[in-house]
Amino acid sequence: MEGDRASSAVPRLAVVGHPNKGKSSLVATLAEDDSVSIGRDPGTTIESRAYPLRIDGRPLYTLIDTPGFQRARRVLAWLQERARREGATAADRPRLVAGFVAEPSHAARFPDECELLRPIVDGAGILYVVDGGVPYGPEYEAEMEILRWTGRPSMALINPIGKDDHVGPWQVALGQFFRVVRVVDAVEADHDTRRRLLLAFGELEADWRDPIETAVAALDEVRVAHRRQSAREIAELMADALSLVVEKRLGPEEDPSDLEAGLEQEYKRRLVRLEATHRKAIQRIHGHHGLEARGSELEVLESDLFSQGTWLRFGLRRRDLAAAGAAGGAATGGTIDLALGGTSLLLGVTTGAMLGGVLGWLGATRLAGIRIVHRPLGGRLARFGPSRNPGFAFVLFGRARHHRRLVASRTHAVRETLDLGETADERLPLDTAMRKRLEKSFAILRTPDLPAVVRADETEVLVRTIEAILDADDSRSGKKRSPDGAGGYFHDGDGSLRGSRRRAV
Ligand SMILES: Nc1nc2c(ncn2[C@@H]2O[C@H](COP(=O)(O)OP(=O)(O)OP(=O)(O)O)[C@@H](O)[C@H]2O)c(=O)[nH]1
Ligand SMILES: [Mg+2]
Repeated sequence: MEGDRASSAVPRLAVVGHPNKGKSSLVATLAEDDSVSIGRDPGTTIESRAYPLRIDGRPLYTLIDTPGFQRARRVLAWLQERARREGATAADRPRLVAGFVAEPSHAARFPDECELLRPIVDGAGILYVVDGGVPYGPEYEAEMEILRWTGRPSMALINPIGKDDHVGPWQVALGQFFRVVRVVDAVEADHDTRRRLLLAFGELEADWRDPIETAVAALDEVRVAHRRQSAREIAELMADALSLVVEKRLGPEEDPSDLEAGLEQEYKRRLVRLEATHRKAIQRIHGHHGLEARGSELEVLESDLFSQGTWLRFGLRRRDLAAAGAAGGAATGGTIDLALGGTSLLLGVTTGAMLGGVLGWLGATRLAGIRIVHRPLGGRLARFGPSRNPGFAFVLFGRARHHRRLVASRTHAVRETLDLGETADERLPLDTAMRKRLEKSFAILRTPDLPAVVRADETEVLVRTIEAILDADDSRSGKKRSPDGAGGYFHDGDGSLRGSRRRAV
């Protein structure tokens, strides 16, 4: 059947190695699956498990997570003894390994080796993972030899976990056992690095090239689609936040100023909720389903949007604040040329005195005020919002942009909480044309009682502006990681992509 043929062509790769070398991390990164168990201590993975990467329900390739080798020397001794007794040649070795896995007593004696070798015996390719941060040693040779005996296409990945650099000796040793040797950070690998790694897999076996090239093309498309969906999410957040109002009916004798504090509080609560919902959506788009449930990032995300500290940490750099303050201070009559939002636009001069003023300006300036609305059928409403503070829109946008960038570039092997503050100093530039386009859309979207059709049209305009900004963000972060275009985390054994294929011994 056509379908069966197609699925049997899906490349399967078993990720194997010593315990605690980042095997599961690599599986999580390449299968883009945050459900893979990763642990600080050795022995986290005790069973082999397949993680297919699916796009639109179609599996493109499958990574198989496996437990680490525990008794490799004994297993090799068993194989060598069996080979000696049978007078076996190299051509018999794959059959001997299959015989080892099938031997009934071995499930209890060598549970880890049986688990990890079974998928290979069943036809998976081999990704052998080592830690390039610790020295090479002969204890790895038995496991590499066993893998060689399987006769399956193989590749070694040096994952630098430890602090020291022992990559050189590892390359020499691994090159004698594996056809291809690469250095890849299992946790940090960016899109381009993963892409090149996949293409290298495709070269391991003739049947894999086409499906892998299809997979890489599909992953590229998904990346663009995710960016588009994220741009829409951010645009909708902006439209919702900029049009946000909270209202309360005023009694005939009631003084509106008595209601103001309560309305403002409710307004802020609603904004915080809007942002939290938006962030969950962005995380979902990128398949980081477990992110919010783990650890304390929710507290970070829900921290007060309006505190000066938060603005500094998440949205704005000091220099931007100073620049904005200068602009804000100078502005009269509503011509505030703001350039804010995790974005640096005005190249202002920062001085301590200026900064103080700026913080005051940003922190103390009202987000919105209360207005009394007379209803056509009588009665009065106290209305808080929409915010006309131009800085607010850019702060909110900058926070969303910063969060999206971190989520989009995060691999599925990262288990730490999402720390938006850690990289708050990072510069996310915004050119003047883009800033003006944003300002225009923001101004329209904050117009009170905006007709729905105008709002929908302007949101579409905003989606396109934001998509262009996110596109630039992604190409900038790609360049930063690999300034030489070769990929900072991706080295070939001998320094060139084409020359990296090594002959199996
Ligand atoms: N800094 C850093 N840490 C890593 C990297 N790869 C793995 N780790 C960490 O190393 C530990 C082990 O990672 P795992 O992916 O669970 O390793 P494993 O080989 O699957 O381990 P077992 O299943 O126990 O055999 C975890 O704490 C990871 O976060 C890496 O590239 N860089
Ligand atoms: Mg594991």
